[in-house]
Formats: sequence, C-alpha cells, structure tokens
Amino acid sequence: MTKIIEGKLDARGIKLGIIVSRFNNFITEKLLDGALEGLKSHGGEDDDITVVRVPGAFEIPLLAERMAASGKYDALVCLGAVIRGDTPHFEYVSDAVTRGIGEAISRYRIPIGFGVLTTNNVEQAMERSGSKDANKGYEAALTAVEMINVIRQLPE
Ligand code: INI
Repeated sequence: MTKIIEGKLDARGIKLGIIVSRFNNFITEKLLDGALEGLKSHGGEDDDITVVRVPGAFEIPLLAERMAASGKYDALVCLGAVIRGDTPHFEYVSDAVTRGIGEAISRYRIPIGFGVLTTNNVEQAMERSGSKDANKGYEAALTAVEMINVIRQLPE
C-alpha cells in the first residue's frame, strides 16, 4: 500500500524562532503580524515563539545560523523586505539573504520558512504583506509548521 505522509498545520508545541529585519519596517512588521496570526490561529502559543529583530535582510542568515545551531528551535521563519532601488544593492542583498538561508537549512537541517520579499517596488511589497493568505509572513510561518510536522512523521 502506498504510504502518504503529509504535515498538518498544527503549531501546538512547536518551538518557533522568527527573525525579522527592521529595514522597510512598514512592510516587515506586517509580515510579522501575519506570521504570528498564522501560528496562533493554528494552535501556536506565545511561550513557544521567540521573535528576534535584526537591522536588515543581509543580517538575517547569521541569526538563522546561530538560532538553528542552538538546537532550541524546531523551526525558524525569516521575514524581510528587499525593495529594488536605483543601485545594484538590491541584487546583492537579495542574493545574500536567499543563499544564506538556504545554507542554514542545508547545514542544520531544520525547516526555515522563507518570508523575505524581494520586490520591484513598494506596491508589490504591500500586496504581499496584507491579511492571511495575502501575507508572505503568514504563509512562511505555516510552511515551517507543515514541514516540521512532515519531518516528524518520517521513519527514523
Ligand atoms: N535591507 C533590507 O532589508 N531591504 C532593503 O531593501 C535594503 N536595501 O535596499 O538597501 C537593505 N539594505 C540593508 C542591508 O540589509 C544591511 O542591513 C546593510 O547593508 C548593513 O549590513
């Protein structure tokens, strides 16, 4: 018989670390609100959630590595907003944060929800930081929850 493993969107008892950058905080605070709403509406509790703020998206991977290495979290969620400007800075920051988070996943093998927006303009960032499903923070938090619940069901 085919064995199907799927992760439930049940955040009860999951120790979750959220890393959120302050740069473009008019967007990132909405991503944080979305992530917290996603977790709490699926059984997550305040005592199991740690929020760490960092200056910009470029700083997110270092915290992701340190928090993953600590062994204190079942999963992490990274939230940031990189918005294209007139210089190549956007590309460098977007590449660094994306690659850095990917490396943290590979090295520490814990789920990390990717809620870092990389958009061409503020309007696109606003559209992705709305309520519920239209909020990438909400989506990233529930993705991390689903992933940890899938992993927990795998045979040893
Ligand atoms: N950081 C962001 O999070 N978003 C941006 O759009 C951004 N831009 O465009 O410059 C940005 N830059 C700051 C960067 O993340 C670092 O904090 C900074 O370079 C100091 O290390």
